[in-house]
Amino acid sequence: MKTLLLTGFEPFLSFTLNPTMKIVEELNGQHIGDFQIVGKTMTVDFKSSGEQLISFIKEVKPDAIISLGLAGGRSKITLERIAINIKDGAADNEGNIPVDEMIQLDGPAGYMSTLPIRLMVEKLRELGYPASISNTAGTYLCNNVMYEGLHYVQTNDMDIPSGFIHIPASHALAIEHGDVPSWSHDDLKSSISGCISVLSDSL
Ligand code: PCA
Repeated sequence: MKTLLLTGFEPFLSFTLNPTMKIVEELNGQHIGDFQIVGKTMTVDFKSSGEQLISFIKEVKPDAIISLGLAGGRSKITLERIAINIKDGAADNEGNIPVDEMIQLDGPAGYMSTLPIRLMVEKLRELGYPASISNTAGTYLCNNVMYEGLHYVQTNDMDIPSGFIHIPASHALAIEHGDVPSWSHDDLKSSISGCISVLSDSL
């Protein structure tokens, strides 16, 4: 049995709930393929989220990492291809507003996902879920956490896959928010389970 670290995020900005939180809570402790899942929720905080992810990696000693984030406004599951070495954007939950800052001063411009993102897209479509590869995870917390995860894995010679999946709003969030496309929670959760089984089959 292998261990998968599955992270989600707390609510942020105008999104009063974060569907990734419920998914990681519900999948925590579950088995999918060869994986036992350890689910953790991250804070939306530019200053501490990198360290938080690294402390989870040290605690869980995962064989693979999938981080989830809400992309409110996107209508599909999007498998992120690349994280870039920039933090910039709206205020995080602590009020930090970085402008054009590097995430790691000595880090490369970007890291490519090491998840089987193309196979995941194909599997999701087979299951009947709209999905595509995304070529930008933005410059907010999701990009930050994807970059920090890949940087830590690669600079510590850990040979484990790591990457990021953005999901659309859930119906519950869309009702509260008022203006975002949404999926049912069950579909969001099954699509993430589908991605995890693809990853398990690829190892
Ligand atoms: N989505 C945000 C940060 C937290 C989340 O769930 C993002 O896409 O950066």
